[in-house]
Order: sequence, then structure tokens, then C-alpha cells
Amino acid sequence: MTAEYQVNGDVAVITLNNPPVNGLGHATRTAIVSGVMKAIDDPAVKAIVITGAGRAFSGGADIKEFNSPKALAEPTLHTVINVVENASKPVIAAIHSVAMGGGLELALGCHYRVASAGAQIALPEVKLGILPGAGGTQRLPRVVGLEMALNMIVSGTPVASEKLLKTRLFDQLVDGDLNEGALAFARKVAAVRPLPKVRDLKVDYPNYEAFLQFSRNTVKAMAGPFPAPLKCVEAVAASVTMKFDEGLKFERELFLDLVQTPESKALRHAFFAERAAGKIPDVPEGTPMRDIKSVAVIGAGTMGGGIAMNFANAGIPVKILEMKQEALEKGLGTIRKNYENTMKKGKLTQDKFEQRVGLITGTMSYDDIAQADIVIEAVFEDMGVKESVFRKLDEVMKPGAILASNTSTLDVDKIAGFTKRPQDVIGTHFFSPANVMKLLEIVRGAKTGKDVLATTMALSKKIKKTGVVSGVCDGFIGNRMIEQYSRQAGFLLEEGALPEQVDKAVEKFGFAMGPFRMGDLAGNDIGWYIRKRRYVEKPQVTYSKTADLLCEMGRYGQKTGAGWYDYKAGDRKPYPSQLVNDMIIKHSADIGVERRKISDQEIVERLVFALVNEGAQILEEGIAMRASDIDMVYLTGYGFPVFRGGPMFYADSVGLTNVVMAMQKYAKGRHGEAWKPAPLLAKLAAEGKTFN
Ligand code: 3H9
Repeated sequence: MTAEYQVNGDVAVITLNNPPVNGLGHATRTAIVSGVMKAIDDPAVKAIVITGAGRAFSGGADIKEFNSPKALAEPTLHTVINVVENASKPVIAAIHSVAMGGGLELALGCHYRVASAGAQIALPEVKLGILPGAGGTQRLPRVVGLEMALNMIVSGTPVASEKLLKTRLFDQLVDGDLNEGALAFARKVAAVRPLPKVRDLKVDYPNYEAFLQFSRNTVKAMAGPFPAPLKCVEAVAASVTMKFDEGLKFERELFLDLVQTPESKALRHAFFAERAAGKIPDVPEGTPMRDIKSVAVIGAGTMGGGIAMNFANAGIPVKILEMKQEALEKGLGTIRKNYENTMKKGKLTQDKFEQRVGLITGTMSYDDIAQADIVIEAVFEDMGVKESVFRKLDEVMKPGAILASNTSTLDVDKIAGFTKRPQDVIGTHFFSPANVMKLLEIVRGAKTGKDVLATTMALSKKIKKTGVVSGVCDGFIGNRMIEQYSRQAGFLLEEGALPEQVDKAVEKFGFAMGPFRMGDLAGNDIGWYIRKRRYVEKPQVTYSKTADLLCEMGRYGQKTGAGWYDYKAGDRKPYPSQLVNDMIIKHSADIGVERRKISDQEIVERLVFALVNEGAQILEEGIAMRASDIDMVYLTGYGFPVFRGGPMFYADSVGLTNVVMAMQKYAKGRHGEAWKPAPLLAKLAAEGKTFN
């Protein structure tokens, strides 16, 4: 059973008990119905309380069931709510902590609702690409009004229970023990007849048509590629324009359509992928952790400054170490300016501004950082430089301090080898801008201690990052894959495409930014520097020389006012560059390649499938623990379209056989060796299986 039934005097209490958040899976739904029936049949029971055990009233329908027949098996949530609403005795929902989605819909089917303060109340279905499908769009407007319901349903944002007290959603806010309060309330209303039903209320909103039209226009402009937000508006509209039962039916139809959309499947995948990423099989919950009360960052450049801001934002003091006074002052000045900009936008109060700026201090002495609990190195990406920093850290840092490197490509085991404490060394690869991007690649070295890994994972949560564990290899998960993507982008230029076409094709696919605009933003010189190392280390790997030629022209990107594109002063808009396009075309001629017309489909397939193939290799080598971790890296760090669920999920949805067939086609072209399917990909495709 996933709900407990108890009788307390004349009140039956049904306690949902389906950890972690009392999801309304089939077994729980069955248990609620049988509890309500039992209470109705018992003449001693005068009222029924439904509440939740543990950390939630209910987090809603069990999302894990969505892809299985159980989701539609009787009793469905509709049936449960019908049984509750038509019960001959009053049913009271006693809400604490979380009442979301189907959980809130169940409560809305009850005759009364009482709540503790601080409970998060939401219909967050839109975030999963669906809409509330068990009456939420029809009942919520009836208790909180059309406007508030529409906002809650279209945004999915939780509202604290005490903020809803003035609405008809809650009959009482309980101070103190919720169960006691709910029992007392139940006894008070035990004899009330007829029983109040939300469905009998009317949504009162004069001139609702104008409001709905305004909402449609606003939501349409903001929804991007997602169909759900606009459908939410249509379903809520039905609460005023249709009779209750018709509205319910309409909502149901929209819900069933949305559940099947690729966008919803991708968002559900991302929801579970994010949570799975936090789990490391051999580092279970309860692994001892180190206490992190202070942080040091080496390097006050763009990266170091951004990293420091994360900790200050979380209330943790940070010391930034630089070698030169001027660089230190410049770095601290940039941080201050960033916070000032946030304040100007109204996103930071003066108090918080002072507090955060006050938490970041600078120093030029290693002795000043020796007592920090974790030190993150963000110096130049060069093994020699890393070596001198880590030897120094080994010398000065207190025992037990975590020594982290923000390297984006280098061998973390080699870095750990510069110290006598490799168990304390870990990679923390932040993404630029480090105070904004969600991803934190956490690189686990061969000797990294489990406590160090567990502490770093917990720290990433504290600074609101999505931590994804990667093993050690050149580029880790993200940059190792992007190398293959960039190689294909370069070859496409040689074969006939120009930067603008490539960027546009990929952006149409849904990437936030195409590879060339991205290069101009991040600095083309960074890739140039890394390639120079790789030309030596991996001479067998072929690259297009166009990117090197671009750098030789001094066109490093936005920072030099010119890159793949031209830029105008004070304007980040890219303008196609005749000079660069001529260089590309001449380069094709120089290497004897006859340029051809390349379709957008070819561009997208070559870039995305290059990611997929390398991802499969990474998975097979155990660099990534699971395919969904790779998806998380790309969704949170590389602007991969969320509505496609990440490269591995996207490949699954295209069908791995189709991916392999496309690769076989490209293998016949130039640099065909890049298209040999990774053994895991070939195997899964042959078996008709998927990555996820
Ligand atoms: C719906 O209700 C449809 C209906 O309208 C119509 C039906 C016909 N199901 O986030 P956390 C798991 S759609 C299954 O780390 P927190 C989660 O996977 C649903 N599992 O904790 C994780 O598992 P694990 C509408 C769920 O305290 C664990 O709980 N509801 C569900 O930071 C802890 O999660 C939503 O969209 C679920 N519904 O936050 C609510 N929810 O430990 C989505 C959570 O194995 N959920 N899990 O990794 C949330 O927003 C947050 O999880 C919540 C807790 C606020 C509840």
C-alpha cells in the first residue's frame, strides 16, 4: 500500500506514503480510493482527512509512469478525484511542504483544504511540456480567480500557501501541528451539507475575452518552440467559456495530446536527467563530507572572477589571489561592475550588493589563502603553469583542503601528480560566464577521494549549478565532444558552406548559438591554442586550417572587434565578413576542394551526429556514467535545445539506426574516417536499442 488508513475517533485519515514526494502512481491512487470507500462505509467516521507523509503532501502524478500503461490504468487521477468530490462525507486536504500538479488537483477535488504556512503550491506541468490534466485548469480559476490561475498555470511557478490565504483555495491556515489542526477542522465541518464543491463555483471575470486575448498574444510571444504554454491558456479559457464538464473534457484532450509531443518527452527526460546526474553509484548518500566555509580562487581573470561570484552569491567568503596588483584590482573592479549592473536591473538590493562585494577580497600572497577549505585554480590553460600553481598549493594549503582545477581540457591526474595529496585534487570545470552558466563539470581523478567528490557535488548544488561527473580525458565530456562538432564545422567551410549558413542552420535546429558566433564570443584564440597542442599530441587527427588562418589574421572574435564576422563598435551583432568569406573560398581552392552547395540538413546532421558518436565513445569508456549525464552537459553548458532533450536523447528519438545510416553516408565523403560509428552506437543500433 502506498497510503495509510487510520481512524482517529470520528475522522478517517488517509496518509499518502509513496516516497520521495508521494507521487500519485497507480498503487497510491488505488489506495486513496479504497481508503475513501472504507471511510464512507464506516458509520463511526464523520469526515475524512487526506494528507501526505514525509516531505510533501504530493508532488503530483508519478512522472515515471507517464511512458507506461499504468498512467492510464483505473483508477486514474480523474476517477480518484471523482470519488473524493462525490463522497457523502466531507473530505479535507491537509497540505504541507509541497502540493503540486496532480497533488493540488486532488486537493481541489476535496471539499475543504487546510494548509501549513510555507507550503509550495503549484501547477508546474507546463515545465514538463504538458498542462494540468486532472481538472487543475478548470478548478484553480474557480478558487483563485482567472488572472492568478492563468499566471500560475502558464509559469508553473510555486506560490507560498500563506500568500493564497485570501483566496478560496484554502479554508484555513494551520499554526502548529497540521494533523491536529486538520482533525479539529474536520470535526467542525463534519455535519455541513450540502458539501461544497469547487466545480460549482463560477469564474467571475468581466471582460474576460479581452484578458484572454491579451494572454494569448503575450504567451505566444514567449513560448518559443513549446506548444504547452498556449494550450494552458486555452484550457484556462475553457473555465470561463465552457460548462465545467465540457471544460474538463477539453482539458483532458489537450493533456493527452501534449503528453505525446517530443517537446514534453524531452522535458521529462531533462527532469530525471538532472536528478540522476547527482547520483554516483560508488559514492552513496551519507558519504562523509568536508566542511566548506571559505573558498580561494587563483586568478582574477574573467573565469576566476565569475567563479568567485558564485560563492559570494551563496554567502561563502572568497579570497582571490593574483600575482600583480593591477590585475587584481582590474578583476575586483569587474566583479563590482557586474554586481552593479545586476543592481541597476533591479535584481539585487543595495544590501545584498554590499554583502556580496564584501565577501570577495583580494590578495597577492599564497599565505593568505592557506586556510581556505577549497581552492579553485583558474589560471592559464597550460600544463607548465598548472604545475607551478599546484606545487605551490601543495606546499601552502592546510591539510584537508580541496585542491580544484578549472582546467577545461588538461589531464587532472597529471595535475594531481604535482602534489603529494592526489586524493584532495579534483577538476571543477566552470563554463563561461561562470556566474551565469548552470553547468559544472566535476572531473573525478583516478585518486580523487570519495569525500572530496561528495563534497564538491554538494557544493555545486549549494551554488545552484548542475554538477555532472566526468572521468579524466582530453576535454572531458563537453569539450571532447565539441571538438568533433568543431571539426565538422571547419570541414563544412572547406566544402562549400560559409559561417553564416552553418550558424543559421544550427540555430534553426534550436542551438542558442551556432559554432562560429560562439567562437567569436568565446575567443577564437582559445581553440587555436588548444589545437596547437593537439597538432603535436595527436598528429593523426585532421582539422580544417580555416580557423588557424582566421587567427593569423588577428581576428580573435568580439574582443578584437572581428572574428568569423565583422562587428561594429559597441554592437555585438555579427555582420558577415567579405574578407573572411574570401579567405574561406580561397582556402578551398588552395587545398584543391571543389566547393558545392551544402544543405542545412547536412550541416545539422554532421554537427549533431558528430557529438553523438563521440558521446557514445565517452559512454563506452566510462568517462560519463550515463547517457543522460551527457545530455545534461549539453543542455546546461552548450546551449543544446532543451526541447530536443540533449544529443543522446535526440539520437534516440531519431532512431539509432537512422543515425548510423546517415554516418555511413558521410563516411563516403571527405574525412570519412571521422564517421566510423563508435562500437556502442553500432551495437545499440543493431539491437534496436537506445542510449537512454
Ligand atoms: C502531473 O501531476 C499531471 C497531472 O496534472 C495530470 C495527471 C493525469 N513523480 O526535485 P527533487 C522525485 S505531472 C515522480 O530532487 P526537491 C525526483 O525524481 C507532475 N517522481 O527534490 C527525485 O527522485 P530521486 C507535476 C518525482 O525536494 C525525488 O522525487 N508535478 C516527482 O528539491 C526528489 O526530487 C511536478 O512537476 C513526480 N511528480 O523538490 C513536480 N516529483 O530521489 C516535479 C519529484 O529518485 N517535482 N520526484 O532522484 C518537483 O518540482 C520537485 O521534485 C519537488 C521536490 C518540488 C516536488
